[in-house]
Amino acid sequence: MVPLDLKIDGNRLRDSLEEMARIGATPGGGVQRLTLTDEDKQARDLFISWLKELDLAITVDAMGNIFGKRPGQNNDLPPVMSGSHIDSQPKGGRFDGILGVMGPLEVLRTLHANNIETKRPIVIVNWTNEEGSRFAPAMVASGVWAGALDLKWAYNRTDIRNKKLGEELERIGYKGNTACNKFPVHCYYEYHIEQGPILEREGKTIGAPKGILCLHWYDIYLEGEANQVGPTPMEGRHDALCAAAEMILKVNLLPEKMGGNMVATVGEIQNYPNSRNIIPDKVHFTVDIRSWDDDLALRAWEDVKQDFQAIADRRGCPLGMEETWRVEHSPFDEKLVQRVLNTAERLGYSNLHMVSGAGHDASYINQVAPTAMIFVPSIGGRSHVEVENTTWQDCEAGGNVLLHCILKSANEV
Ligand code: HGY
Ligand code: MN
Ligand code: MN
Repeated sequence: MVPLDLKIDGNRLRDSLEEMARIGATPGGGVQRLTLTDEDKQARDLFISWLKELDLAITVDAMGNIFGKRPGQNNDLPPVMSGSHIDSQPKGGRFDGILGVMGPLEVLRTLHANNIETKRPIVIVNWTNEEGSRFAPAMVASGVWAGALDLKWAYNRTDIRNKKLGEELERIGYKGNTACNKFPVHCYYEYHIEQGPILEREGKTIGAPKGILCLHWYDIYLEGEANQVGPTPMEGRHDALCAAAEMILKVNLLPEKMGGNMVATVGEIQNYPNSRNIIPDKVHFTVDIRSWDDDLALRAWEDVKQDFQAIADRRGCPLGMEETWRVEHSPFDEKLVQRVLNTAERLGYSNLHMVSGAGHDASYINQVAPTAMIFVPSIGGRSHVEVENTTWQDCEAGGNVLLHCILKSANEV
């Protein structure tokens, strides 16, 4: 039985996070480490160098997922796995994803330093392209690993410059030879900042989400008629941007209209030719709908699609709609979630049972193995922004809960 007073080294965790934050650092104090860019490669290389220091068996699979395996006393037993993602949003924060990779790294460093053996092996993982910002969709690599998404489809995903995911993976040298296929996992813990206001508002240190909302992503394409803004009368214009503007407001009103627990957002838009004195004739924008109720989210899409078509017809702007990606809501393993809450309690940390509005690789791993997450507060509830912040004290607290959850699971047969 491992003594509860075994703790991670909070300063060492902080040092690793600060070193990673220097890779892709932005002037506003955040990071830009878009997936499969040189910054992502640099951070991956650093991560692998740290795995080597612990003599872990390192595997890179065909989607660039990086696994580090620490042997147990019985390596025939399925491992306990923990990880998250190194990639970030365009102007992202210093904690989203990376805390969930540095956290298990710190756990392994602590076990290494104390010569602690576990019955089961332990695997740490960095999942490629969790964010889905450069290449949609999000969580694409854990989705391929879990067998929910197709490798070739993933390889052909393109970014705004028409670069392909598979080619970029090759370019940075992380297109591994190992097949990207699920393997038996005893259980999976993902450590992550909450990215919302609940823990701070409730004054709690540790969050244990019961699961993650469904995420549904759509891409909308509008055609209009470009013309000189001066001589062209308002009457009879086919202004693609005005059509998009009406549609975007329909998305914003959708949760209220559907009367359910839902969020709906248009986060990305491209407008062409995007010149102040030309009537726009091409617009692309994205729709993100999330809810604990998958059917409600689907009904919301069916509803707003009608509105889109009516607006497009009235404005004479032909409409294209792509149902890009859906991942179901994922209820986590209740026993494992309870283990997170009990461990926090035993370690003296206040804790809260909640839900995750943010998507995580845990959504897909949950389809393969018992899964739970450990949250720590986001200051001001902010995330996906340069001011994203969490206290070092809370980072350490979450790391200690992760340590003892992993130890408990790695010693059960
Ligand atoms: O979209 C999300 O919630 C995550 O950041 N991929
Ligand atoms: Mn994340
Ligand atoms: Mn994110």
